[in-house]
Amino acid sequence: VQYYPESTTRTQFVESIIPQINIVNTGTEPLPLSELKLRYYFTKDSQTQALEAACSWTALPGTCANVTVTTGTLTPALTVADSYLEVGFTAGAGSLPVGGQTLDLIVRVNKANWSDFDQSNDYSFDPTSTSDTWKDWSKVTLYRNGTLIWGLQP
Ligand SMILES: [Ca+2]
Repeated sequence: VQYYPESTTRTQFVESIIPQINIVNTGTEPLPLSELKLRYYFTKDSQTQALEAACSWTALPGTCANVTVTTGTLTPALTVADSYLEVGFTAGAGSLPVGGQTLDLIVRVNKANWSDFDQSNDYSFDPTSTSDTWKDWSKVTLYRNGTLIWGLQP
């Protein structure tokens, strides 16, 4: 999994967290995207506001219609993560061939009242990113049929 924060969201305080994700198939067989779930971990810095998540853009077949984006809560909460963004795919998104990549899968989350997130305490955020450059990123995790296949959980 490769990642960088969308260009307008590289600051500490943001209305929306917008990770840009690239999943690369480094294995030896095609990877059905519908078997994958990806998690981006953060703290929402508010215990009262509901989270709203969505897919913003992807070049995968069917575009965002075949991408599911939900939020979840970590129990117990950690200082670097009490919530996560979970990205999944329907069968229409197809498979990644060997060596293939999704490229530029852009998802977002905001609070119902659009109050700022503080990204300085977010596990998955890369505060060192300054450009649209893919970086292998172990702090975003990927699961295949529920088994961790990339990254380190917080
Ligand atoms: Ca936070």
